[in-house]
Amino acid sequence: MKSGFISIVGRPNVGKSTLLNAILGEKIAITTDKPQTTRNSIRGIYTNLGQKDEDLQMVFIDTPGIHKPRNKLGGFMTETAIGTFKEVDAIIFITDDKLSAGPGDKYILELLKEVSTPKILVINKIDKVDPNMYREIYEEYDETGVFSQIIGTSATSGRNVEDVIRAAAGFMERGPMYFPEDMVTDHPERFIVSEIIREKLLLYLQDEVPHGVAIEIESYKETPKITRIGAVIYCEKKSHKGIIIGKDGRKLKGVGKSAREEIEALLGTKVFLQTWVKVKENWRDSDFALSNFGYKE
Ligand SMILES: Nc1nc2c(ncn2[C@@H]2O[C@H](COP(=O)(O)OP(=O)(O)OP(=O)(O)O)[C@@H](O)[C@H]2O)c(=O)[nH]1
Ligand SMILES: [Mg+2]
Repeated sequence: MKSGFISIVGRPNVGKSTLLNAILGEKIAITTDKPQTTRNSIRGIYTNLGQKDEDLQMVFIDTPGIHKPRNKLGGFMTETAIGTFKEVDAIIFITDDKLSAGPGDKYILELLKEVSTPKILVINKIDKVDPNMYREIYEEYDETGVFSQIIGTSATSGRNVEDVIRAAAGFMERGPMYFPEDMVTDHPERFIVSEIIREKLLLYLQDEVPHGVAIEIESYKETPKITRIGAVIYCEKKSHKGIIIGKDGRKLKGVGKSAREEIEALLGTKVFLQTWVKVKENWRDSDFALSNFGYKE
């Protein structure tokens, strides 16, 4: 069989996690309209056995958006993404704008030039980009000579996602089956649960508040009828705690309900989700807190 690892990299908010989910046909990674949603590398396993082509297993690694860090968490996120460059068999670099539009993509491109790993460019959000603009984006990147293929996609609609899968498969070499056939991710359910809670907080909150949030799953008890989950929501300021809880606790209730519904669908059981909000000042610059929350090697 053929197998290997492919990392998905790019600026924040370009659609990396949406593309991962589209490739897998299942939601593994959380996605929001806010930049810096993803904080860890998220592995999604694509397995295709017994077809007319050779058996195939590809492990796609969704990574945090590469940006100029303003705190230790941001540093961890950017290092996590860049750290995958040399460890994979191919890199998918996603963008949604021209190379000349700003420093973000240029910076990543320079880093990509330093590694010999094959690179595929995905120009995402083609549902929003007009054809002239698309051509300009295409030409600017084509001229760099860095990419072996350029594909335009709409990760939200699934358009051309098959082409990305095929392009990545072209770089796979003879290798072992790393994971069982039916496994879509190797992250524990607890992790996915904490991510779902964080996604709802990102969706319900504005400005800096959701970026300073971290989730700790304190208890996780499965019984035949119900899974009981206790989660602590950490935020950076006392004032943020009030915002998260909301008037008469309404905001937190809304977050809890929508997280619970999605967790129930994921686990296929009834869920009792309890949440607490605690303040941990400036945790995003504390090595101890970062390692506690899983944001450290
Ligand atoms: N119109 C349109 N929107 C898209 C497309 N792909 C992703 N989006 C939207 O773009 C936003 C960001 O998507 P994500 O997948 O979270 O982006 P990301 O690159 O993983 O972002 P970070 O994790 O913050 O680095 C979300 O609101 C998505 O719905 C697309 O093809 N078309
Ligand atoms: Mg993401």
